[in-house]
Amino acid sequence: MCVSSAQYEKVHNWMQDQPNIRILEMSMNDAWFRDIGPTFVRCDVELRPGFQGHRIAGIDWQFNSWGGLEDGCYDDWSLDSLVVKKILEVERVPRFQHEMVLEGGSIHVDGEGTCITTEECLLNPNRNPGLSKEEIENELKIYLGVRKVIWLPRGLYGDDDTNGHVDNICCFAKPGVVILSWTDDESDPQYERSLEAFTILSKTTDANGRKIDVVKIHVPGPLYMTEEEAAGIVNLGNAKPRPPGTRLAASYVNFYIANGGIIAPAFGDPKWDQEAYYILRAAFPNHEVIMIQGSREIVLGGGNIHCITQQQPAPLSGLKNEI
Ligand code: KQY
Repeated sequence: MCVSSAQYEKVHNWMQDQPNIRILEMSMNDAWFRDIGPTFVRCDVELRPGFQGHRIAGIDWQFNSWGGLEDGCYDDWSLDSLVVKKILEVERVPRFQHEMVLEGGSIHVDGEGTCITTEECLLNPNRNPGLSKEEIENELKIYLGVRKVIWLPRGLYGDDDTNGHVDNICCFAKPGVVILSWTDDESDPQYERSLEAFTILSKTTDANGRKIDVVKIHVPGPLYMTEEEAAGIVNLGNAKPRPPGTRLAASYVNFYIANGGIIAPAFGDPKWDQEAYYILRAAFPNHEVIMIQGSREIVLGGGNIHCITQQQPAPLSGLKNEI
């Protein structure tokens, strides 16, 4: 867990009886480690003759605060841009630097050659105006090792900070199964976005030629920022304004998959929180599902649990990450 110097002592004390959690002081502009942390990749190799293993590396994409000075969220991301280097140096994992602007929340992979992303984000001129869709897709294929990229036109309604990151609209439960943010309310602007994604996902096949099974998970609310919440936001510099009444980009698919556990957002919406819990339990029968009510606090900043986390593959059992 990375914490600022101001929070270090408090968090260190809280976590004293948690032997599996290491606390690392980290300078950062904000907390969105999905987007500013390394995208870890893994390559299966024969480490020594007859000895199968894998190597890991971290991709260091360019980060421009979700759209650069004119169109992004914040006007200073100088500390966020250094996070990948720091984590990979601490972990002694090789760093693959990339020139393309990309955030980890804008891609999802199934681990078997398929990537899902959105055109709203990756083709937005505020990211890589000089690259065509085909060129971006090629970079994803080369760096992520995927063979097929599924392009959804748009992300979640109201996810304006990120320009429609895929991690709020859908995610893989396992290869061949995608959980999709849904609404039954045809008058909700979310409806046409969900339907559009559903149509594409159900018609396409993944990298291995499998049809995709789409599991719908209803969005909460709709939820809006209250006067009190808007008043509580400290706007440093030229951060995007957050007026009261703003529709929150709230979605249950923005969860973190840990070893044996799913840490998922809950929003104080009894009906949909509970349904989400049952859907996630069915989708991940070997994981314990924990729903976090306090996640409303995170969604006020434009993301959720998936956005503030980043999974890191362990080096092969007992062996060092030989390179
Ligand atoms: O969706 C994410 N991966 C991050 C959300 C960042 C929002 C910044 N205000």
